[in-house]
Amino acid sequence: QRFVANYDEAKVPEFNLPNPLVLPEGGMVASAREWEEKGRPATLKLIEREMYGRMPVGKPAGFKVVLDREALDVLGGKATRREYLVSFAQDKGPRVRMLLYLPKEAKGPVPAFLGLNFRGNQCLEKDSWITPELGFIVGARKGEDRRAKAEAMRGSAAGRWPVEMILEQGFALATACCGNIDPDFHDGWKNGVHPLFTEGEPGPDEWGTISAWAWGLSRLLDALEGVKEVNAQQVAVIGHSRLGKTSLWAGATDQRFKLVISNNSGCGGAALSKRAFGETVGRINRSFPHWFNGNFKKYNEREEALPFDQHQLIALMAPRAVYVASATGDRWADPVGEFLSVLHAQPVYDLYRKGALGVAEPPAPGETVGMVTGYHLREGKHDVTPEDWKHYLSFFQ
Ligand code: GTR
Repeated sequence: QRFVANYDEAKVPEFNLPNPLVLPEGGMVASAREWEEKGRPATLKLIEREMYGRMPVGKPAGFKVVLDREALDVLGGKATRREYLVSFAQDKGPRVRMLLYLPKEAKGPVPAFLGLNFRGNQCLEKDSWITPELGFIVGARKGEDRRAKAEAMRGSAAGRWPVEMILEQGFALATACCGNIDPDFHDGWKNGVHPLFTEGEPGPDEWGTISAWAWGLSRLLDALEGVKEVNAQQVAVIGHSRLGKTSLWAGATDQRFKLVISNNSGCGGAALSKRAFGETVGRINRSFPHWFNGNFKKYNEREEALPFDQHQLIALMAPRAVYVASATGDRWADPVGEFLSVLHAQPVYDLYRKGALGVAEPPAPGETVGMVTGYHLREGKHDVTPEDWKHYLSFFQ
Protein backbone atom coordinates (compact mmCIF):
# COMPACT_ATOMS: atom_id res chain seq x y z
CA GLN A 1 0.00 0.00 0.00
CA ARG A 2 1.31 3.42 -0.99
CA PHE A 3 2.57 5.70 1.77
CA VAL A 4 0.97 9.13 1.87
CA ALA A 5 2.77 11.57 4.16
CA ASN A 6 0.67 13.83 6.34
CA TYR A 7 1.54 17.51 6.00
CA ASP A 8 -1.57 18.86 7.71
CA GLU A 9 -1.19 20.10 11.31
CA ALA A 10 -4.90 19.47 11.86
CA LYS A 11 -4.32 15.76 11.17
CA VAL A 12 -1.43 15.30 13.60
CA PRO A 13 -2.69 12.67 16.05
CA GLU A 14 -3.24 13.62 19.68
CA PHE A 15 -0.40 12.29 21.74
CA ASN A 16 1.11 12.42 25.20
CA LEU A 17 4.80 13.11 25.36
CA PRO A 18 6.49 11.17 28.15
CA ASN A 19 7.86 13.47 30.85
CA PRO A 20 11.66 13.09 30.56
CA LEU A 21 11.96 13.30 34.36
CA VAL A 22 9.75 10.25 34.98
CA LEU A 23 11.78 7.06 35.28
CA PRO A 24 10.70 4.13 33.08
CA GLU A 25 10.29 1.96 36.21
CA GLY A 26 8.34 4.73 37.99
CA GLY A 27 9.40 7.60 40.24
CA MET A 28 10.68 11.03 39.35
CA VAL A 29 14.09 12.58 38.95
CA ALA A 30 14.38 15.77 41.03
CA SER A 31 18.01 16.87 40.72
CA ALA A 32 20.94 16.87 38.31
CA ARG A 33 22.54 14.20 40.46
CA GLU A 34 19.49 11.94 40.26
CA TRP A 35 19.36 12.50 36.51
CA GLU A 36 22.97 11.39 36.19
CA GLU A 37 22.58 8.40 38.52
CA LYS A 38 19.19 7.13 37.40
CA GLY A 39 17.43 9.21 34.74
CA ARG A 40 20.16 9.36 32.15
CA PRO A 41 21.20 5.68 32.27
CA ALA A 42 17.57 4.48 32.21
CA THR A 43 16.61 6.76 29.31
CA LEU A 44 19.71 5.82 27.34
CA LYS A 45 19.04 2.11 27.85
CA LEU A 46 15.43 2.42 26.79
CA ILE A 47 16.22 4.30 23.56
CA GLU A 48 19.12 1.97 22.84
CA ARG A 49 17.03 -1.17 23.36
CA GLU A 50 13.94 -0.02 21.47
CA MET A 51 15.46 1.95 18.61
CA TYR A 52 19.14 2.32 17.66
CA GLY A 53 20.51 -0.86 19.25
CA ARG A 54 23.34 -1.75 21.57
CA MET A 55 26.86 -1.18 20.28
CA PRO A 56 30.24 -2.39 21.57
CA VAL A 57 31.54 -0.34 24.49
CA GLY A 58 34.70 1.75 24.22
CA LYS A 59 37.83 1.58 22.19
CA PRO A 60 38.50 -1.98 20.91
CA ALA A 61 41.79 -3.71 21.70
CA GLY A 62 42.86 -3.74 18.05
CA PHE A 63 42.24 -0.01 17.55
CA LYS A 64 44.90 1.54 15.37
CA VAL A 65 45.52 5.02 13.93
CA VAL A 66 48.19 5.74 11.32
CA LEU A 67 49.03 9.14 9.83
CA ASP A 68 49.10 8.32 6.13
CA ARG A 69 49.54 11.63 4.30
CA GLU A 70 50.09 15.31 5.01
CA ALA A 71 50.00 18.50 2.92
CA LEU A 72 51.50 21.43 4.76
CA ASP A 73 50.25 24.42 2.80
CA VAL A 74 46.67 24.23 1.65
CA LEU A 75 43.87 26.79 1.36
CA GLY A 76 46.35 29.49 0.39
CA GLY A 77 48.77 28.56 3.15
CA LYS A 78 46.12 28.85 5.86
CA ALA A 79 45.82 25.17 6.68
CA THR A 80 47.42 21.77 6.96
CA ARG A 81 45.56 18.81 5.55
CA ARG A 82 46.12 15.25 6.74
CA GLU A 83 44.72 11.80 6.09
CA TYR A 84 44.72 9.21 8.87
CA LEU A 85 43.87 5.54 8.52
CA VAL A 86 41.78 4.24 11.42
CA SER A 87 41.14 0.53 11.92
CA PHE A 88 39.42 -1.37 14.69
CA ALA A 89 40.89 -4.86 14.74
CA GLN A 90 44.49 -4.18 13.71
CA ASP A 91 44.39 -4.54 9.95
CA LYS A 92 41.26 -6.68 9.81
CA GLY A 93 37.91 -5.35 8.69
CA PRO A 94 36.96 -1.87 7.52
CA ARG A 95 39.52 0.89 7.49
CA VAL A 96 38.38 4.48 7.77
CA ARG A 97 40.22 7.27 6.02
CA MET A 98 39.83 10.39 8.17
CA LEU A 99 40.52 13.72 6.51
CA LEU A 100 41.65 16.40 8.96
CA TYR A 101 42.14 20.12 8.36
CA LEU A 102 44.13 22.12 10.90
CA PRO A 103 44.40 25.92 10.94
CA LYS A 104 48.01 27.03 10.58
CA GLU A 105 47.92 30.11 12.78
CA ALA A 106 46.80 28.30 15.94
CA LYS A 107 48.65 29.06 19.18
CA GLY A 108 47.62 25.85 20.90
CA PRO A 109 45.24 22.91 20.51
CA VAL A 110 42.11 24.01 18.63
CA PRO A 111 38.44 23.02 18.95
CA ALA A 112 37.16 20.87 16.12
CA PHE A 113 34.08 19.83 14.16
CA LEU A 114 33.75 16.14 13.39
CA GLY A 115 31.18 14.76 10.96
CA LEU A 116 30.69 11.90 8.54
CA ASN A 117 30.12 12.51 4.84
CA PHE A 118 27.97 10.59 2.34
CA ARG A 119 30.16 10.13 -0.72
CA GLY A 120 33.80 10.42 0.17
CA ASN A 121 36.30 12.99 1.42
CA GLN A 122 37.11 14.11 -2.12
CA CYS A 123 33.65 15.71 -2.29
CA LEU A 124 34.80 18.45 0.11
CA GLU A 125 37.19 20.14 -2.34
CA LYS A 126 38.15 20.04 -6.01
CA ASP A 127 41.81 19.50 -5.04
CA SER A 128 43.16 16.27 -6.53
CA TRP A 129 45.33 15.68 -3.42
CA ILE A 130 42.41 14.21 -1.47
CA THR A 131 42.22 10.43 -1.77
CA PRO A 132 39.11 9.48 -3.77
CA GLU A 133 36.64 7.16 -2.07
CA LEU A 134 36.49 3.84 -3.93
CA GLY A 135 34.50 1.92 -1.33
CA PHE A 136 30.75 2.07 -0.77
CA ILE A 137 29.17 5.53 -1.00
CA VAL A 138 25.56 6.54 -0.36
CA GLY A 139 23.64 6.30 -3.63
CA ALA A 140 26.14 3.88 -5.23
CA ARG A 141 24.86 1.80 -8.11
CA LYS A 142 25.91 -1.75 -8.93
CA GLY A 143 28.43 -2.09 -11.73
CA GLU A 144 29.36 1.59 -11.94
CA ASP A 145 32.96 2.66 -12.43
CA ARG A 146 33.91 3.69 -8.92
CA ARG A 147 37.02 5.63 -9.81
CA ALA A 148 35.30 7.65 -12.53
CA LYS A 149 32.39 8.34 -10.18
CA ALA A 150 34.70 9.39 -7.32
CA GLU A 151 36.61 11.74 -9.61
CA ALA A 152 33.43 13.21 -11.03
CA MET A 153 32.31 14.02 -7.51
CA ARG A 154 35.40 16.00 -6.46
CA GLY A 155 34.24 19.18 -4.76
CA SER A 156 30.54 18.29 -5.15
CA ALA A 157 29.88 18.76 -1.41
CA ALA A 158 31.93 21.97 -1.05
CA GLY A 159 28.78 23.91 -0.16
CA ARG A 160 28.04 21.49 2.65
CA TRP A 161 31.56 21.82 4.04
CA PRO A 162 32.69 25.47 3.86
CA VAL A 163 36.20 24.51 4.86
CA GLU A 164 37.77 27.98 4.62
CA MET A 165 35.07 29.61 6.72
CA ILE A 166 35.47 26.95 9.41
CA LEU A 167 39.28 27.13 9.43
CA GLU A 168 39.34 30.95 9.38
CA GLN A 169 37.43 30.97 12.64
CA GLY A 170 40.10 28.85 14.27
CA PHE A 171 38.46 25.42 14.16
CA ALA A 172 39.84 22.14 12.89
CA LEU A 173 37.57 19.96 10.75
CA ALA A 174 37.61 16.16 10.59
CA THR A 175 35.51 13.98 8.32
CA ALA A 176 35.27 10.46 6.92
CA CYS A 177 32.92 8.62 4.58
CA CYS A 178 30.15 6.81 6.50
CA GLY A 179 30.40 3.83 4.12
CA ASN A 180 33.93 3.14 5.42
CA ILE A 181 32.35 2.26 8.78
CA ASP A 182 29.22 0.54 7.54
CA PRO A 183 27.90 0.55 3.96
CA ASP A 184 24.40 2.01 3.78
CA PHE A 185 22.49 -1.04 2.59
CA HIS A 186 20.94 -4.06 4.23
CA ASP A 187 22.88 -7.27 3.82
CA GLY A 188 22.08 -8.90 7.15
CA TRP A 189 24.96 -7.03 8.80
CA LYS A 190 27.66 -8.98 7.00
CA ASN A 191 29.49 -5.84 5.85
CA GLY A 192 31.01 -2.94 7.80
CA VAL A 193 32.07 -3.14 11.44
CA HIS A 194 29.22 -5.42 12.61
CA PRO A 195 30.93 -8.78 11.94
CA LEU A 196 34.05 -7.62 13.80
CA PHE A 197 32.15 -7.48 17.08
CA THR A 198 28.88 -9.39 16.66
CA GLU A 199 28.72 -13.03 15.69
CA GLY A 200 25.93 -13.78 13.23
CA GLU A 201 22.85 -11.60 12.88
CA PRO A 202 22.56 -8.94 15.64
CA GLY A 203 19.67 -9.53 18.06
CA PRO A 204 16.58 -7.26 18.03
CA ASP A 205 18.15 -5.02 20.70
CA GLU A 206 21.54 -4.81 18.98
CA TRP A 207 23.09 -2.26 16.67
CA GLY A 208 21.88 -1.29 13.24
CA THR A 209 23.71 0.96 10.82
CA ILE A 210 23.06 4.26 12.65
CA SER A 211 24.54 2.78 15.83
CA ALA A 212 27.53 1.53 13.83
CA TRP A 213 28.10 4.99 12.35
CA ALA A 214 27.74 6.60 15.80
CA TRP A 215 30.21 4.09 17.21
CA GLY A 216 32.55 5.01 14.37
CA LEU A 217 32.28 8.71 15.31
CA SER A 218 33.39 7.81 18.84
CA ARG A 219 36.38 5.98 17.39
CA LEU A 220 37.24 9.02 15.25
CA LEU A 221 37.12 11.06 18.46
CA ASP A 222 39.54 8.51 19.96
CA ALA A 223 41.77 9.20 16.97
CA LEU A 224 41.49 12.98 17.48
CA GLU A 225 42.52 12.49 21.11
CA GLY A 226 45.86 11.41 19.73
CA VAL A 227 46.34 14.54 17.58
CA LYS A 228 48.19 17.14 19.61
CA GLU A 229 46.99 20.11 17.52
CA VAL A 230 43.35 19.30 18.41
CA ASN A 231 41.64 20.01 21.73
CA ALA A 232 39.66 16.78 21.97
CA GLN A 233 37.67 18.17 24.89
CA GLN A 234 36.17 20.73 22.52
CA VAL A 235 34.77 18.64 19.70
CA ALA A 236 31.40 19.29 18.08
CA VAL A 237 29.83 16.31 16.31
CA ILE A 238 27.77 17.31 13.28
CA GLY A 239 25.67 15.49 10.70
CA HIS A 240 23.06 16.06 8.03
CA SER A 241 19.93 13.98 7.48
CA ARG A 242 20.65 10.27 8.16
CA LEU A 243 24.01 11.44 9.44
CA GLY A 244 22.22 13.99 11.66
CA LYS A 245 20.31 11.11 13.26
CA THR A 246 23.76 9.61 13.70
CA SER A 247 25.36 12.69 15.28
CA LEU A 248 22.53 12.86 17.82
CA TRP A 249 22.95 9.21 18.75
CA ALA A 250 26.74 9.64 18.95
CA GLY A 251 26.29 12.65 21.23
CA ALA A 252 23.83 10.74 23.40
CA THR A 253 26.08 7.71 23.82
CA ASP A 254 29.42 9.51 24.10
CA GLN A 255 29.55 12.37 26.59
CA ARG A 256 32.97 13.49 25.38
CA PHE A 257 31.24 15.42 22.56
CA LYS A 258 30.92 19.02 23.78
CA LEU A 259 28.37 20.15 21.21
CA VAL A 260 25.99 17.99 19.20
CA ILE A 261 24.57 19.35 15.93
CA SER A 262 21.65 17.90 14.01
CA ASN A 263 21.12 19.33 10.54
CA ASN A 264 17.70 18.41 9.07
CA SER A 265 17.81 14.99 10.78
CA GLY A 266 14.03 14.46 10.77
CA CYS A 267 12.37 11.14 11.60
CA GLY A 268 14.57 8.96 13.80
CA GLY A 269 16.62 12.09 14.57
CA ALA A 270 15.38 15.33 16.10
CA ALA A 271 11.73 15.07 14.98
CA LEU A 272 9.14 13.77 17.42
CA SER A 273 7.96 10.37 16.18
CA LYS A 274 4.51 10.68 17.77
CA ARG A 275 3.55 13.59 15.49
CA ALA A 276 3.79 11.25 12.47
CA PHE A 277 4.21 14.36 10.30
CA GLY A 278 6.07 13.78 7.01
CA GLU A 279 8.22 10.66 7.29
CA THR A 280 6.94 8.17 9.87
CA VAL A 281 8.41 5.28 11.87
CA GLY A 282 6.72 2.69 9.62
CA ARG A 283 7.90 4.38 6.47
CA ILE A 284 11.51 4.81 7.58
CA ASN A 285 11.70 1.20 8.83
CA ARG A 286 10.41 -0.10 5.52
CA SER A 287 12.68 2.09 3.37
CA PHE A 288 15.76 1.63 5.53
CA PRO A 289 15.37 -1.63 7.53
CA HIS A 290 19.04 -1.56 8.49
CA TRP A 291 19.18 1.90 10.13
CA PHE A 292 17.47 0.96 13.42
CA ASN A 293 17.27 -2.30 15.36
CA GLY A 294 14.67 -5.08 15.19
CA ASN A 295 12.70 -3.81 18.20
CA PHE A 296 11.99 -0.47 16.53
CA LYS A 297 9.84 -2.24 13.93
CA LYS A 298 7.24 -2.88 16.68
CA TYR A 299 6.26 0.77 16.43
CA ASN A 300 5.44 0.83 12.71
CA GLU A 301 2.07 2.65 12.52
CA ARG A 302 2.01 2.46 16.35
CA GLU A 303 3.83 5.62 17.40
CA GLU A 304 1.45 5.94 20.36
CA ALA A 305 2.97 2.76 21.81
CA LEU A 306 6.51 4.19 21.85
CA PRO A 307 7.54 4.46 25.52
CA PHE A 308 9.70 7.53 24.74
CA ASP A 309 10.12 10.18 22.08
CA GLN A 310 12.97 12.08 20.52
CA HIS A 311 12.93 14.97 23.06
CA GLN A 312 14.40 12.38 25.43
CA LEU A 313 17.22 11.76 22.98
CA ILE A 314 17.94 15.51 23.03
CA ALA A 315 17.78 15.46 26.85
CA LEU A 316 20.59 12.88 26.90
CA MET A 317 22.98 15.67 25.81
CA ALA A 318 22.35 17.66 29.02
CA PRO A 319 24.12 19.63 30.36
CA ARG A 320 26.18 19.83 27.17
CA ALA A 321 25.26 21.99 24.18
CA VAL A 322 22.92 20.67 21.51
CA TYR A 323 21.77 22.47 18.36
CA VAL A 324 19.02 21.47 15.95
CA ALA A 325 18.44 23.02 12.52
CA SER A 326 15.51 22.62 10.15
CA ALA A 327 14.69 23.97 6.69
CA THR A 328 11.37 25.46 5.58
CA GLY A 329 11.25 23.30 2.45
CA ASP A 330 12.05 20.09 4.34
CA ARG A 331 8.58 19.17 5.55
CA TRP A 332 9.45 15.46 5.19
CA ALA A 333 11.72 16.01 8.25
CA ASP A 334 8.99 17.89 10.19
CA PRO A 335 10.60 21.22 11.21
CA VAL A 336 7.96 21.79 13.92
CA GLY A 337 8.60 18.35 15.40
CA GLU A 338 12.35 19.04 15.39
CA PHE A 339 11.79 22.30 17.28
CA LEU A 340 9.45 20.65 19.79
CA SER A 341 12.03 17.99 20.69
CA VAL A 342 14.45 20.68 21.79
CA LEU A 343 11.72 22.54 23.63
CA HIS A 344 10.56 19.46 25.55
CA ALA A 345 14.08 18.43 26.53
CA GLN A 346 14.20 21.55 28.69
CA PRO A 347 13.03 19.97 32.00
CA VAL A 348 16.33 18.06 32.09
CA TYR A 349 18.40 21.18 31.29
CA ASP A 350 16.43 22.99 34.03
CA LEU A 351 17.92 20.55 36.57
CA TYR A 352 21.28 22.12 35.69
CA ARG A 353 19.81 25.65 35.48
CA LYS A 354 21.01 25.74 31.89
CA GLY A 355 19.63 28.27 29.42
CA ALA A 356 16.32 27.59 27.72
CA LEU A 357 15.35 28.28 24.10
CA GLY A 358 13.54 31.39 25.35
CA VAL A 359 10.59 30.84 23.01
CA ALA A 360 7.70 28.39 22.91
CA GLU A 361 7.03 28.65 19.17
CA PRO A 362 9.44 28.04 16.29
CA PRO A 363 11.37 31.22 15.42
CA ALA A 364 11.17 32.99 12.05
CA PRO A 365 13.58 31.67 9.38
CA GLY A 366 17.14 32.87 9.83
CA GLU A 367 16.94 33.57 13.56
CA THR A 368 18.92 31.56 16.16
CA VAL A 369 17.20 30.87 19.45
CA GLY A 370 18.75 29.42 22.60
CA MET A 371 22.14 29.37 24.27
CA VAL A 372 22.89 25.84 25.51
CA THR A 373 20.11 24.23 23.52
CA GLY A 374 19.77 26.01 20.20
CA TYR A 375 17.60 25.96 17.08
CA HIS A 376 17.21 27.66 13.73
CA LEU A 377 14.98 27.28 10.71
CA ARG A 378 16.63 28.04 7.38
CA GLU A 379 14.74 29.19 4.32
CA GLY A 380 15.17 26.55 1.61
CA LYS A 381 15.41 22.85 0.93
CA HIS A 382 16.79 19.75 2.70
CA ASP A 383 20.55 20.47 2.73
CA VAL A 384 23.45 21.88 4.77
CA THR A 385 24.54 25.31 3.58
CA PRO A 386 27.12 27.95 4.55
CA GLU A 387 24.21 29.77 6.19
CA ASP A 388 23.64 26.81 8.52
CA TRP A 389 27.36 26.78 9.28
CA LYS A 390 27.27 30.48 10.24
CA HIS A 391 24.82 29.58 12.98
CA TYR A 392 26.91 26.59 14.10
CA LEU A 393 30.16 28.56 14.17
CA SER A 394 28.76 31.34 16.27
CA PHE A 395 26.95 28.89 18.59
CA PHE A 396 30.23 27.06 19.21
CA GLN A 397 32.22 30.20 20.19
C1 GTR B 1 15.65 10.07 3.14
C2 GTR B 1 15.11 9.59 4.47
C3 GTR B 1 15.36 10.65 5.51
C4 GTR B 1 16.77 11.18 5.46
C5 GTR B 1 17.36 11.27 4.05
C6 GTR B 1 18.87 11.39 3.97
O1 GTR B 1 15.34 9.25 2.09
O2 GTR B 1 13.75 9.32 4.33
O3 GTR B 1 15.04 10.15 6.78
O4 GTR B 1 17.58 10.44 6.28
O5 GTR B 1 17.04 10.18 3.29
O6 GTR B 1 19.61 10.88 4.79
O7 GTR B 1 19.33 12.00 3.00
